[in-house]
Amino acid sequence: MSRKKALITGITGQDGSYLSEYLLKRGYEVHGIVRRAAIEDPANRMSRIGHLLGEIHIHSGQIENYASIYQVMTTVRPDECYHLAAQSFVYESFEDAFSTLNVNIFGTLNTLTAVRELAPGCRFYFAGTSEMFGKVSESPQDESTPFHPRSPYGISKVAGFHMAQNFREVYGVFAVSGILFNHESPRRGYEFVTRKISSHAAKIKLGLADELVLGNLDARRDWGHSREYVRMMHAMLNQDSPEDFVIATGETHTVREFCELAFAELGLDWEKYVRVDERFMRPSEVELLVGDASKAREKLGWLSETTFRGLVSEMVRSDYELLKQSLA
Ligand code: NDP
Ligand code: GDR
Repeated sequence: MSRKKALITGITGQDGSYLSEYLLKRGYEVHGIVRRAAIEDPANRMSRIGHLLGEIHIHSGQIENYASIYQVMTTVRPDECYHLAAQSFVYESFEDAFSTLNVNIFGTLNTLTAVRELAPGCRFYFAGTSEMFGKVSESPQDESTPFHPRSPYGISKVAGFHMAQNFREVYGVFAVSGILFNHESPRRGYEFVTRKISSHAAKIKLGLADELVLGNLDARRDWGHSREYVRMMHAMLNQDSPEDFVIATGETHTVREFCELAFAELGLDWEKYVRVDERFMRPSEVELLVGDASKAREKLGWLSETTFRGLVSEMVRSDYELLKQSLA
């Protein structure tokens, strides 16, 4: 029997890298769309998938350009398409709303359209997010909680969610949205708060920095591990019928708590090093997120295994070792 083919947009990102590993282990032929600039600078811009380059197929492409997606979809004709590519940094979406909306909305429309026109039967995963709930009207949030996005990023994802739903209803595409709450790992981008904290704690411990400047310490998030969350993307595409699912741990913690544990992991008192600056505050904040993933537990067998403490520890230890090696 021929291998199933998966096409991943955003394969160079945190989730794309873990998802590739997972699908390869399950016997998939894995294809990824990568920007030209990344192909030209693999050491830096393809570092998360560097160890997989002999096993996966890379296609140069720009998701905001339909001709480019058309070309890749025609070549690959996948069985499953995981659309993960996005401008994913909420803070940046306030700085450059135009690019965020352009990449995230048209990237999704282009990919969905290419699936519909060129790969009928291909199942489509949309990377939805808890940021769609934004100013939450209830806690915990589940699949029936109304959306109230608080940023251009959140707005772009609500649009993508509705597009996926519309292609499902109108054209019969097997399109699902995972509504994933924050998930982190040692592969998280450095600008996101968890990695910013873990990398700075390690730098401070090694004498390479003397402070960490943050924004809102009171924001609460439901933080899980990326390696576990990507398995649910695959599970969603392998259900009998297309349905959307919330994936979350069900626990919420403040940014302050993350700091406390991260610095303590290296024997440091966070209060001596962390400073708050308005610069890192957002024009409108999502104050509290906590998910109810009961539906995924029942139908997909979802189980969050990594504890909050375990996640913080893994990220800090990893950054500490990485920096120590780079100094050696
Ligand atoms: P990352 O920011 O780590 O990865 C984003 C990926 O999108 C990268 O591969 C990036 O490529 C690619 N990309 C960005 N812009 C373009 C573009 N114009 N053309 C082609 N590719 C582009 O995100 P994550 O892996 O953390 O998240 C994956 C998806 O899941 C995103 O859509 C995100 O919004 C969503 N999400 C993430 C959550 C999380 O907590 N991590 C929670 C819920 C949803 P390059 O490397 O070249 O920049
Ligand atoms: P988020 O992640 O916006 O939830 O989006 P991020 O780590 O950027 O922020 C989490 C919370 O921390 C507060 N915060 C800071 N954030 C950053 N980045 N830098 C700081 O210095 C800082 N200080 C405090 C923020 O205000 C916020 O409340 C992530 C992304 O991966 C999205 O793509 C994804 O959809 C959601 O998670 C779920």
